Amino acid sequence: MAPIYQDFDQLYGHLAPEAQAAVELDKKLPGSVGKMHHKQFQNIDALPYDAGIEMNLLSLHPDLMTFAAACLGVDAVALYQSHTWAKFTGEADYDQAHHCDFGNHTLAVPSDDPRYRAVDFIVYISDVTDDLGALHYVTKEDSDRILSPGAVTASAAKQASLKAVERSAAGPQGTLVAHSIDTFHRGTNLTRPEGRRFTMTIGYKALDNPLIGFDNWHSRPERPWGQILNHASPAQLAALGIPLPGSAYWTERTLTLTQARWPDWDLHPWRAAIN
Ligand SMILES: O=C(O)CCC(=O)C(=O)O
Ligand SMILES: [Fe+2]
Repeated sequence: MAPIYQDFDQLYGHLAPEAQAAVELDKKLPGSVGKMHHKQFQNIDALPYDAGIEMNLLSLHPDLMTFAAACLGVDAVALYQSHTWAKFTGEADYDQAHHCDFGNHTLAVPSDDPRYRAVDFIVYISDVTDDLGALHYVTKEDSDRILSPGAVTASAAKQASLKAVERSAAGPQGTLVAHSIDTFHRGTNLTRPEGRRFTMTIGYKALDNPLIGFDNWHSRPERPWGQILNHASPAQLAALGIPLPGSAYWTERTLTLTQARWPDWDLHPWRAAIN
């Protein structure tokens, strides 16, 4: 976590509001309690980051991939979301209503079959205590009882009942919060004077699941892809849609063109598998 925290500090530390503004929290915050507001969604970048290798490869950590695959009950997973988020006391009111994330992860609804759902991680790059905007969540048992079994939306009238049983996911730097696109949860406000909260959001789905998406890696070739391509394993790159060594995709022609496009990417494992 230490080098990643340093990278966050480098990328976002200077964006903290003036100390005085942060203390005068009360009424001037953009957004209003319990509502999504665009001011909540600042200081977010997507993979790959203008940062070190640790930060760039955290989203593709082999243990995250193994865990996500086990939750979904599949052999191979795709990384479909990876973004940073730096929140600062006083910059916005980060309080949200309870919601499930499927609303902007799919045009459909959460599947009955776990294989077609998703595993969404929030990694705490800084300590995230309750006064630093810890995520709050409701267990499936509780939301099924309060709403109806399998419900994924909650009316305004049900918010108080959900909040009454919500649990805090507060935790120290390095905490991993895992939820699904049908888990009720909400962001909460930062109230500690001059507080900062650094997190990364990382989403996995089955490699062959077309129902779900969020980030589009392919449309941003100008980003620092060398930080990923030149350091990740074939298994990690497979989660970004790059075929494994041995796939019929790899031919003399595709290898040559790929090497010309990304000269610093070591293609030996892919080349070895066609020889
Ligand atoms: O940042 C958080 O703790 C949660 C935010 C959230 O749930 C959202 O924006 O969908
Ligand atoms: Fe959410």
